[in-house]
Amino acid sequence: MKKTTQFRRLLAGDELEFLLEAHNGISAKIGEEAGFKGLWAGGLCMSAQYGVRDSNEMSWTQVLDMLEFMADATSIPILLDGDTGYGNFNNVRRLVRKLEQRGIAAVCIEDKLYPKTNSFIDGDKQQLAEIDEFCSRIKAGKDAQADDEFAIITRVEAFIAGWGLGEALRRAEAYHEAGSDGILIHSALSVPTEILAFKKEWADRSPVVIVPTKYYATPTEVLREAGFSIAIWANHILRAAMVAMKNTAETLAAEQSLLSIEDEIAPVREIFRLQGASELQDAEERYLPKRGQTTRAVILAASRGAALGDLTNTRPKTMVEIRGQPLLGHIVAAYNSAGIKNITVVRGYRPEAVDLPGLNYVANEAFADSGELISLKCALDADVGESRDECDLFVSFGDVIFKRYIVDSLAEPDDDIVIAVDTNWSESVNRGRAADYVRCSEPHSRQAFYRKIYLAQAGETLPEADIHGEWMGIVRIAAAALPELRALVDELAAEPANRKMKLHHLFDAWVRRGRKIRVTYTTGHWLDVDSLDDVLAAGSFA
Ligand code: SPV
Ligand code: MG
Repeated sequence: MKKTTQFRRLLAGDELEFLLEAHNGISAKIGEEAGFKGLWAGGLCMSAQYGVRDSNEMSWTQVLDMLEFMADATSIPILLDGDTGYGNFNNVRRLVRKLEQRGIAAVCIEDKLYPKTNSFIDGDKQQLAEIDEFCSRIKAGKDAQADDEFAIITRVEAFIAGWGLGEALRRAEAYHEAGSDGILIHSALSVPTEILAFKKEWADRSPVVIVPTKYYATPTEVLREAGFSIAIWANHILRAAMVAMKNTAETLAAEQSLLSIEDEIAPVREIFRLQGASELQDAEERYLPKRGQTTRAVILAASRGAALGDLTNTRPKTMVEIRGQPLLGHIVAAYNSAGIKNITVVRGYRPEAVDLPGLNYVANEAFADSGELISLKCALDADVGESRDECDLFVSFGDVIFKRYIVDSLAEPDDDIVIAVDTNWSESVNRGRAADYVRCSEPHSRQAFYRKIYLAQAGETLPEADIHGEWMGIVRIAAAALPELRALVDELAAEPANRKMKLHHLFDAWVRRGRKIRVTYTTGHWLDVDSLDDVLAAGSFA
């Protein structure tokens, strides 16, 4: 139902209805959620929330801007306290047109002169408008409205200015004749005598609206029985908020701690809810291209790395510092610079020492007598979310650092599984260290640059003649291949003989089952930290 129609029904109904003051988007929303059928955008509270006086210090376009937020935030009608209409008949015409454009259901104008001031400040000194001139504002406003159901309420300030019932009635009658849709009769007394006397004489010539701020002790039943149409609670949300704000501010100033207030205030998620944050999340799903978090990384960092001796007494190898930063920090930085920030680290030895912020952590409790396969399984199993297989996955080790371009080079090919292979493998052989050697569909060569190379075999003990390179310890598995990876890992891990299985054994098994594993050849720009010498070398690498 149109907001103007909703308001008309409140105004014309037989029941006493209530409007709640609101002064910005969030208070309007809170009012609607509390069950109010309409809102009063009061001049006093709107100007107060800007920190200025209720004397037209807030410009009328600033009023409009705030109203737009309030109307957008709610589905119930708003009656604007339009003060005097901000000028003469011409200003009222323009105001009415602008209010309709912004979805405001009704306006109330009072028979004073611009600039007005609040009725409760020296009311009897306030000058009332000439009746004829005020009627011209009403007529012009009514002529300007495009929607027949837009309502103009006219506020009689005769009692406020010290006049009697006769003057109030004379004015109300003239405004009614001029086309007003209802009378707001205002009073600054602490008892309802003036408004009750007015209502008795006015009877039902048109709906009568009241603002019981000063005669608040009057039982609502009295107002209902007198036949008023609408009662406005005109400033109570702001006044309540002021007490809460003051208490919280004073407590924080005194205690310099959030502890004693946290449970007393709205949780941040309640702000998000009122702002409709979840609607935006849904909309993002519908409208935004699916990118951003399309890639994740798992870093296997469970083992101690005993070969580094005392360096790993209190922390695992991945936390050994290279140039003032743990190895893990260098790895995370490489992933981050390639745009990957969703990173899971599998911890094992001294897990408490692996504590870089912003990472997800998973435990391999059996790290002491298990290998890379089991650590990978721990990471895969920990990921139980519905969207777990929607992102491509990088897997690498907590002791292997690499340059960002290695990550990029693995992301490029359109194959589902891609590993980085260093063609400079003879160095490792010469140093007599164990390495993850691979044989591929063809060795590295200039011609091979343009061809797709695939993994044929992997192992530490390949005959030298078969070796085409060394796996750098980093692999990308496309989202589409993750279910297959999970199944294979589960199957292999179920076999007790495979507890110490390494990832290159997994690749070997996968290839033997017919899976194509793409190889990108590169030379250098990575480092496997296995020994104290490696730690030194890493210093110059990083
Ligand atoms: C307002 O809320 O701004 C009003 C009502 O106009 S009163 O403050 O009582 O004048
Ligand atoms: Mg006002």
